[in-house]
Amino acid sequence: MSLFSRTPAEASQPNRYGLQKLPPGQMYTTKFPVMTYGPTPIIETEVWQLAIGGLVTEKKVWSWEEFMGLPQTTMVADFHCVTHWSRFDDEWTGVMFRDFYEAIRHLLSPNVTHVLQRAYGGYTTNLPLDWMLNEDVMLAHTFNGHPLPPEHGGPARVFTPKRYAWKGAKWIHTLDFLEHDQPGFWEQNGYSNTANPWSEERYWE
Ligand SMILES: Nc1nc2c(c(=O)[nH]1)N[C@H]1C(S)=C(S)[C@@H](COP(=O)(O)O)O[C@H]1N2
Ligand SMILES: [Mo]
Repeated sequence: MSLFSRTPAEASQPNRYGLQKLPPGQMYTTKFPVMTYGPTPIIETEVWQLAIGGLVTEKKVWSWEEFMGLPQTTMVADFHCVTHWSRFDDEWTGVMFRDFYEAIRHLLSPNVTHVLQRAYGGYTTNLPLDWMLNEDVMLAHTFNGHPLPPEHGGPARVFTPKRYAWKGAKWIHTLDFLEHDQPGFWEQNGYSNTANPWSEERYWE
């Protein structure tokens, strides 16, 4: 059986962000492949922690309960992998990065320009702070009404519907706030620093 499915008519329509639902060079699938470099870390919510680091006045840490106490959002969004598959219309629940930022902005140096995501297991990926603050970026813990499975990044992952999916770290552990850009794992290995699917920013030029 092929990974790809019959392309639905809506593929050429705008998505919720006003961008073509199926970006150029992508194929539609109803499957959800697991794309992980290395093994899947298994982290129980009892020991899971989310931390902030870098240019912060306090290295604050959230327990699972504290994280679940932050403002929660449910959104429907599409998922685009640089290996040419896209999923449509999954329901994701979590904390919008924007809302997380409201809780921490008083702790950040005014010089912060970039965010480095660090995952359990060592994966990293980077984005400018103003992109992290975009309407789409979520620290997600629930997928289609169920806890995010470990292989897809549970207990919690970053999800960036307006960027190729490698810009969201599964098993998110620390957000480092930096005054410079610091390329993450795939960015150091030839993938684009910007990762915009609508202009097919796949590889580092
Ligand atoms: N921690 C971690 N996060 C990661 C990755 C990884 O290998 N480790 N792979 C990235 C890539 S390349 C993609 S396409 C998506 C895949 O998410 P999925 O396995 O849920 O499909 O996760 C991204 N986040
Ligand atoms: Mo990927």
